Amino acid sequence: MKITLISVSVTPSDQGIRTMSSLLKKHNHKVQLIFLPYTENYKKLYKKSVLKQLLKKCRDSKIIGVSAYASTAPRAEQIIKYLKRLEIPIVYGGIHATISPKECIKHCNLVCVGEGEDAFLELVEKLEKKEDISNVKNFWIRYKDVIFKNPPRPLRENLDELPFADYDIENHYILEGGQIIRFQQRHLGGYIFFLTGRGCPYGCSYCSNNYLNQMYKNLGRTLRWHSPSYIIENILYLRKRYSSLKVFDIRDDTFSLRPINQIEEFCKLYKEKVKIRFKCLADPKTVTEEKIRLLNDAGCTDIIIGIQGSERVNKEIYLRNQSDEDVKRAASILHKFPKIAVMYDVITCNPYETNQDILNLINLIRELPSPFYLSVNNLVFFTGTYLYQKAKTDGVIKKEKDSASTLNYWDRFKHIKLKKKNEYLVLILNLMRGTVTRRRIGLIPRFILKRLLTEKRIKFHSKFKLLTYLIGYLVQLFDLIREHILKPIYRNLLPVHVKVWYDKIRYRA
Ligand code: B12
Repeated sequence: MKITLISVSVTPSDQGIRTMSSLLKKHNHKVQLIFLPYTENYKKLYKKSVLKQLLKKCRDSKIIGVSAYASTAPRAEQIIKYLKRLEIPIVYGGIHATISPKECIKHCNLVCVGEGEDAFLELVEKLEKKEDISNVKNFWIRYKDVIFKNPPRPLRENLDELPFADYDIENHYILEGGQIIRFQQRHLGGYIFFLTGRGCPYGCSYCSNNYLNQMYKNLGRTLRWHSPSYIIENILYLRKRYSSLKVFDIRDDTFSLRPINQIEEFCKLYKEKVKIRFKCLADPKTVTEEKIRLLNDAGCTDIIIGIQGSERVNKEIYLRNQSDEDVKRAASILHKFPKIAVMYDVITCNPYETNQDILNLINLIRELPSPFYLSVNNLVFFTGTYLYQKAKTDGVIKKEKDSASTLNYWDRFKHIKLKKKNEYLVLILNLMRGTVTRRRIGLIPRFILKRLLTEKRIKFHSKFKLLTYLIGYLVQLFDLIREHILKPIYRNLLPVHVKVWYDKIRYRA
């Protein structure tokens, strides 16, 4: 059966549909993957000419699957609406469909809730045999006015039974410059987002894992790991196939959560066999010197650590059992490894935080040993998360717009204008984004930051907001110039060696 799977993500790396594709191929189905990334803007819809090309590509398929996040759902729904004229069954899947099937079923007759490999395979085979599909687990199926809401099936326990994600790019397509063309190695951009496991036991209140852990309660463990040997075999396969790969970007929610013996085995094999650098994510509580030393020796060059909020906000609002001491301890360990570039992630512009919370967070950042990179994200309430429900109940989200789900995390001033709380300190924290050295934190020199944070100033600016908004508008103007003028110049005009040099000073200062 010929199947088309479409991704509307910002980058063509979706491990989900790639793994589904491999499993379908293993069962002798013909799969075509089409990636339709728009890097700059999650919400941007496709031009008619793109839709027409897509329609042509899908014409001979027997079933079409579309995968989306909440942020890119409008694009997925635009595609679904356009492709309906083909009268081919279309399935809406991905994390957004999993969390919001009620919304998605309005756009599509078939919605996949949860992990798709086994579910989609069963659906495809039943359709092929013209069997009844109304009770296929994981699917919401609309038939005229009736919706069959089938529960999810138990989770696959052993992830190693899954085939490697489909990177046979010769048979894939990608949107570039308004044209859907054959996927080429250069579209990988020299890296691959790579998951070595699934699930996260923490379930912080802003994160989809919170929802998934509830949804899969009694259906198996959500946290599962591929074995080190499976990962290494997969990486070796990819590295051999794509000489342009310069780095593996391991995107597990927290790689450092793995038990030490697994990290040891992974690092040993990686060092011996792979020999190109890799990145990963960790959380302060599970960082230990032993783990970081192993990662460092194996070629890990970048670690992203989620600090998220102040201690109170983490514990009371984000349901994240993490203290400032945990962060400081992890930071002092990481500081011992100068070859690893550390990026700390924080979340702000949260209507539940007070000025004091933000100040505490800023002071924590000031104490961390530099150099590092600070990534400042503004809170988006994603549908289905615990925090979204709480904000709705508390009246913080009155209209959907208040959830900020139409904004990117780094749309700094747009978040400030929307949430209208603690504007002064949120703006300062947003300006702290960037490289942190002994002299500066992002855009702000440390000695100026100290002056901006006096009690008197904070009090004054909390009352008289004109200056904050004025600077906010200037920041927004600068962001616009950067997005629409500087970035295109960087992307299209700069020679590669200048880009490499620029990236080095930007990320490795
Ligand atoms: C890698 C990653 C990225 C990468 C690359 C994204 C990409 N193109 O693949 C980058 C860094 C670019 C990124 C960016 C963002 N991300 Co991100 N990202 C992830 C991450 C860590 C892994 C995604 C993944 O591969 N998962 C593994 C696969 C196996 O799971 P899956 O994708 O859900 O697929 C399964 C099912 O959903 C289903 N399925 C999927 N598609 C389909 C299609 C059909 C037809 C069917 C039947 C089934 C099906 O079957 C799959 C296999 O079981 C997840 C967290 C996570 N651990 O999943 C966050 C996550 C997806 N990201 C998230 C967010 C919010 C973002 C951003 C919006 C953040 C921002 N900066 O503003 C952007 C937007 C990007 C975009 N829309 O394209 C949220 C999404 C929340 C939501 N409700 O939508 C997540 C879930 C993080 C979280 N825990 O909250 N991200």
